[in-house]
Amino acid sequence: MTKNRLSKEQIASYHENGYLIGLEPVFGDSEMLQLNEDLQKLAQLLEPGEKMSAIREWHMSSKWLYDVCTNPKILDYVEAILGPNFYMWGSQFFAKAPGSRDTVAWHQDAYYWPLHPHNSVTVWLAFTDVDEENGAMRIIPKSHKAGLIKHTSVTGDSVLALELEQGTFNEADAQSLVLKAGQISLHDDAIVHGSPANGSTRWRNGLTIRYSGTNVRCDLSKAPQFKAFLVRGTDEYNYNPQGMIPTETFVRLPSDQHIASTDEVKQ
Ligand SMILES: O=C(O)CCC(=O)C(=O)O
Repeated sequence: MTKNRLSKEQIASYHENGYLIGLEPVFGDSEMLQLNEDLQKLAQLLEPGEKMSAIREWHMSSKWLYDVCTNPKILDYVEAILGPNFYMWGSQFFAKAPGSRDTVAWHQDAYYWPLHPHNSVTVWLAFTDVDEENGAMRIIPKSHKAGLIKHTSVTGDSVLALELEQGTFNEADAQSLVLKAGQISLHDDAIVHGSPANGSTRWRNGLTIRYSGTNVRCDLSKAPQFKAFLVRGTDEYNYNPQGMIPTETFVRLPSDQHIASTDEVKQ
């Protein structure tokens, strides 16, 4: 049952700044211990050489992950932003081992996605505590208001393929999204964000989950595997193919079935 979990001020702050943190945890400490144990069962299904970021759209094959992505508390937060009718379509882990040099280059999600209009929210669910030392996500407040900025091919150790050109935004404005395990942040699909390497001796791990209003249509010529899972309300538009809720608990998705846009090159 829908519960209004965001105050008017929090909703206004999300729209003004393009992101929100400081929310009541979705999962408590003991639930996070269990979730991290369960995640290992999925991670065991990775092929040698695959990183955690290859656990992508496995909500289409793993009921365990589907249930995390459709947790009612998370959906309540998303509903406060997107309104009553929306679907879930994407999920991916972004993990960095202690000392990992992996970064996520500065980017805007909507630049990658063949989705129109722009009416999508990402939930970033912390599986570990995340802070400035272990490579928490950084965002540029209000940058979603400037529209989409040109991206170019990435040069460094980023797990993504594209990055914003230097000088297109002011990195000095960046805010770190510090979270305890079990907390979430929310961000707009046009916010400029990225994350640095993990300079600590601790793991850093989070699950991104993508939600869009039912008025958002995917260009299937660019993302043929796209599937929408209606998670709240009704779909008055029927623009997108519907996903089938998985029945098996821990099953991997074949890597050619995740929802890569053909604009993406690097996984
Ligand atoms: O976890 C990260 O560092 C990046 C995640 C990200 O780019 C996203 O959630 O869109």
